[in-house]
Amino acid sequence: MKSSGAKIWLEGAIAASFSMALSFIPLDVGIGFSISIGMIPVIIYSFRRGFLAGLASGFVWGLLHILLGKAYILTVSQALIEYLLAFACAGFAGLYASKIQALVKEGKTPWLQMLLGVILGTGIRYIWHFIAGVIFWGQYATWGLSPVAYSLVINGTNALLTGAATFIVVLLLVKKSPNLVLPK
Ligand code: 218
Repeated sequence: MKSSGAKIWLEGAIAASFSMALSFIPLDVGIGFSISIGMIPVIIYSFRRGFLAGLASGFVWGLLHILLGKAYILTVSQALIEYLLAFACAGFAGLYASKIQALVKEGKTPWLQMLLGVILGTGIRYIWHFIAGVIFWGQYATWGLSPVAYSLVINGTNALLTGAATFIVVLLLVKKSPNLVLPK
């Protein structure tokens, strides 16, 4: 049966709140480094419901950071870029949804497509954090680095750690429960 719009939105809100709960687990090192394990629910939801739904769920997840006082806000434009635009872009993982679902229905584990989806969603999200890092966080640059190099080190490291952790957990979850990515 085709899912109703309301069910798709409700699942997206649930995924965003799971992600937000994970964002409260402190995995920060210093001012810039952090592993964002909240990517896990929003990425699984994006594999289940696709690109546009994934964008919406990621957007809500980012908005929750602001509403719940979990955001590092320097200026209005920085908050918009890092907490609405960047988080929404996690939904780019959903561009692989139909390929992933087709393979799961054949009884396969679509590890390569999930890896590519995680790379896309995490990569595009952290490109925005990199850009914001250069524009807004340059004053915190240390180790004698220029703002560009500093932002690349911080956000490149965060993207790699976040992408690796997300991929491993999503792979294990989908292996155990393939129905997570098959919408009912
Ligand atoms: C160089 C630098 N430092 C800090 C930030 C802020 N930043 C980075 C990554 C992720 C997030 C969202 C919350 O986890 C934020 C606010 C930056 N962009 N660049």
